[in-house]
This record gives sequence, C-alpha cells and structure tokens, in this order.
Amino acid sequence: MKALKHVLLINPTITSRRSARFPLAVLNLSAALDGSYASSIIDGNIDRDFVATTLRTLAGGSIDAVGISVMGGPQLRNAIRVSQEIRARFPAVPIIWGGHFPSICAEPALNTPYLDYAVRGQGEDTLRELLDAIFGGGDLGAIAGLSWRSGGQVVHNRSRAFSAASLTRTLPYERAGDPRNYVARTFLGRRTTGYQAALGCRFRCTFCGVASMFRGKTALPPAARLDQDLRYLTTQLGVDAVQFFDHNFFDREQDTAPLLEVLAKYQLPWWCFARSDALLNLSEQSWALVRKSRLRMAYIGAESPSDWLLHDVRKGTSTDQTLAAIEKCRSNGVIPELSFMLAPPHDPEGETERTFDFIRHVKRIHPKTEIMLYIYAPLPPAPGSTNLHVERAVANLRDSDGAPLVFPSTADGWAEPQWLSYWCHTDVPWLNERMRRRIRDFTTVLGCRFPTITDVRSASWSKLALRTLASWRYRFQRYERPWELTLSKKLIRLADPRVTGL
Ligand code: B12
Repeated sequence: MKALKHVLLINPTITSRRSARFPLAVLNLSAALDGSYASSIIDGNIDRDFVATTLRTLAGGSIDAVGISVMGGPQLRNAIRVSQEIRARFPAVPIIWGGHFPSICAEPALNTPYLDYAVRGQGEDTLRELLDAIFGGGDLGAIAGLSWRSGGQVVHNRSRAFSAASLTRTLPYERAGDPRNYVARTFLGRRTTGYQAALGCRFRCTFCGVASMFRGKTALPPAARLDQDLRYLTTQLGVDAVQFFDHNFFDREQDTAPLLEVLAKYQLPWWCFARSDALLNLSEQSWALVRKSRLRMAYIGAESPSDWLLHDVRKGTSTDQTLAAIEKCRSNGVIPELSFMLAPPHDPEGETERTFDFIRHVKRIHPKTEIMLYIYAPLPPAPGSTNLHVERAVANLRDSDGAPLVFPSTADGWAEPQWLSYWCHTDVPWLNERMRRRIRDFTTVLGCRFPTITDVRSASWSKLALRTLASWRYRFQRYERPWELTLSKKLIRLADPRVTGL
C-alpha cells in the first residue's frame, strides 16, 4: 500500500505554556485529514522552541506540506518567523496558512515570499481538497475558500459554504502530545479544559471575527456528542471544569436546552460566550438547568452604552438588555463578564467617557460583574465578503491627524507593533496621546479597585491591598497617572485575561 502524504500542522506560540489549551484548530484539521493524509502537530504554546522543532522535523524528510494556524496579533509574528525559516531551508515544501488572519487578510498574507496558499474560513474541507490538488493535480481555481497566486496575481476563489461536519468527528487529543499540558488550574477548577461545542454564530456584528468567518451561520452539536466528549474528558483526563470556546454557546432555547441537560448531569463549573438577548429569552426551566450545571461566568458583549452604536455595528441587542442580563445572571449565581469597545472613531472621547460612566453604573448595581475593555478596531472585509456594513465601518477611518487610514498590504506590515495592537484592540491610530493615557489610567484604576476573580495566581492579600490602594481614586474618579497602582500591579503581577484567557 502507498504511504499517505504527511502534513505537519503547526500552532505558533500565542500564549504562555501555563495558559495553553488544546489547539483546537489543528486538532480539528488533523481529524478531518484522517484516512486521506497522515498528520502530526507541533504546538508552540507547549514547545517554546517550536521553530527549531519544526526545522528538525522537516529535516527528517517525511513531511510533504506544512499547515500553519494564524490568528492576528502576536501569533502572526511567530507564524511569519517559522514560515520564513521553512522557506529558507526547505523551499520545496508547500506552506499553507489558515485561521482568522488569512481569512480576513488573505491578500496581505500572500503578498509575501514565504506563503503559498491562504485558506479562508473553516479549513477542514479546503485543506483536504488543496492537498489533493497539490499532490494529485487538480484545478486550484475550483477549491472554495482558497486564496492563491496565479501568474503573479493573488486569486481569491469563491467562499466555502458553512459545514457542520466537524461536529461528527472525535478529536485526536493525544496527537497534540501529553494531554496534561492542556488542563490547568483556573478559577473554575483544578483541571480546566478548553472545549468547543457549537460552531459559528447566527449574528453578523461588523466588528467580530466570528462573523467574517461564519457569515451568520451556526450549528449546535447533538447532545450525545457533548455527553461522549465530557465523559472522555472527565474519565480519561480528569477534567473538572470547562471553558467553552464556542463562538456563542446559547442559541435558540430548543437547541440549547438538550446541551444544558448534559451539563446539568456533569455539573462541571463552566464558562462561555453568551448574548444578553439569548440569556433573557431562556425560560425558568432552562435557568434551573443553568444553575444545576454550575455555569460560573458568561462573557457577554455589552460593547457600548449607546443604543445607536449597537445598532450601527449590528449587534442586535440594547443597553437595557445588557442591564437586564446582568440582573438575570446575578439572581442565578452567574457572574457576567462584560466586554466593551472604547473610542469608536466618530467620537472617541465622548463615547469612552460614556462607557466609563456606564461601567460605574454596572459596578454599583452588581459589583461582581467583570469588565473587559477593548478599543474598537474594525478590520477590513474578508475577500468575498458581501457584508456592506463591514465595508462601511472601515471606509472613512482616519488617524489622529485626520489622514485616511491605510491598512497594511503585507503580513509583515500587519506584524508591525502598531498593527499588532490594532488587531488586539489595544490601540488605534485615531487616538491622541491624551486619550491613550486616559484609557490606560481608567483601566488600571478599575482593574485594581476590582481585581478579577479569574486571577488565581495572585494571593488574596495582594488583591485586597490593591483594592484598598485604588479605592479613593475610583471613588473620586481621580484616574490620572496612577503610578502607585501601576507599580503595585507589576509587583503583584496581576493576570490580564484579555491576553492569557482564563
Ligand atoms: C482560545 C482563544 C484564544 C486563546 C488562544 C488559545 C490558548 N489559550 O491556547 C488566547 C486567550 C491566547 C487568545 C488570544 C487572543 N485572541 Co482569541 N480566541 C480564542 C477562541 C475563544 C477559541 C479559538 C479556538 O480554539 N477555536 C476553535 C477552532 C476549531 O476554530 P479556529 O481556530 O477558527 O480554526 C478553524 C479555522 O480558523 C481554520 N483554521 C485555523 N487554523 C488553520 C490552519 C490551517 C493550515 C488551515 C488550512 C485552516 C485553519 O480551520 C479551523 C477548523 O475549521 C476564539 C473564539 C472562537 N470561538 O473561535 C477567540 C478568537 C479567535 N480570538 C480573537 C482575538 C482577536 C484574540 C486576540 C488576538 C486579541 C484579543 N484581545 O482577544 C488575542 C491575542 C492575545 C495576546 N496574546 O495578546 C478573535 C479573532 C478575531 C479576528 N478577527 O482575528 C476571536 C474569534 C474572538 C472574537 N470573537 O473576537 N484567544
């Protein structure tokens, strides 16, 4: 029998070893290739010298192609680094990128010498068809979801239709190495895993990467699949808590309720992404299951205190719903974790101040509410996007001097520090120094006054010290230059869940 071609799948470093969770993208791809191609995985979150390991593996001579998972932000830098090394040392090996960065920025990704193919959106079928074409011959132009170079031009094939096929596969967890590397102590439990149950999201918020990947489509897994996976994770890996990486866990009640039944059976403390409207639409019966299942925290995109802005970004929820969802969570023992997008371009200052006021209001009604602050940073539309709202969102962006904003045209450009910050929602060109400082100062004072419960590393006495130190500033709204808090925060090394996750 002819040996199968072998694909090396790489998850470049994006976080610390301690914060590493199962690399779900490459595990899903590996499962989908089974039977057609052999595959192995290198995870840069665990293997801190993953570039050297990659080169050693390629030197072994058995690898026929390399697939790299790339999220914008810090992972992009590491993806570039490993791709450049592979290209320099093994120029004949095809290099394929997939994930959120090439899905949106396929053109900049291919405007580089170290990448051959960019896969947009869900990768399982596109990757298999691409490998078939590379090794068996075939029409690259016919592969949906692929961007490639033809005669020096970048070509974007049509987008691939949504597929729920991955919900039928079992993940080969052991292929990512010792599974113990991926279960960690968090505020949820001593052995927390990351897990994805549902795929996609039916909403198309203009600012969200999930919308550009799934274009308003979603599918929930059958309850039996969740049951089977939780049985494996608890009995084989000793998992005692789950962080759901679903794009949006709560969907229509009739579809979500069977999953809640399974979770209520296992009673593992859990965390998930949720929308305020979906939570408010749940019946009392479902809330009883939520309580029984031990949902500890729900991450809700509050985004803004202005209903017109929520409408503008096509969020589909209102500020009243945000406040009502906080109350719903509070009365059911769930901590709401609200994320906000500061400084939208039309009135960065006014909107930011209104958001600060809204957050103070939220903290008054439910002090345990967790707050995640991001800066509004809309990304360009993905190739093939038909969402005019996304185009509109980036059409008239300007920097702080009023000059039109031009997005980078290469992956290396996107890896420059200011664009990494843009992708990570931590800085945008239309902010002036004063606003940057204001946002930084407020974030510091708020974070010290209400240290996140998700930080299990800092001792409780140190969090108490921070709270006390920050209380007068927060009370009197004296946010400016909180040098003593910045210093203490550094000494205590307070974790930032925006960067590390739980
Ligand atoms: C877990 C996670 C993280 C973890 C990383 C994992 C870990 N702890 O080990 C951490 C916490 C580090 C993280 C960080 C960030 N994240 Co994050 N993260 C996620 C999350 C919740 C799950 C990712 C996941 O596993 N998905 C499941 C897998 C199966 O899906 P997938 O990765 O999309 O893979 C599919 C396709 O993309 C494609 N594909 C992927 N790789 C490849 C490779 C090849 C070769 C091919 C062919 C295809 C392919 O095929 C896969 C299967 O269909 C997603 C939300 C979500 N539900 O996806 C956000 C998400 C991916 N993160 C996002 C962002 C923006 C970030 C940050 C860059 C910024 C931020 N502030 O959040 C930071 C960077 C932080 C930093 N270091 O400064 C955005 C991306 C949006 C975008 N436009 O880029 C998402 C979608 C959240 C959101 N709604 O905004 N993140």
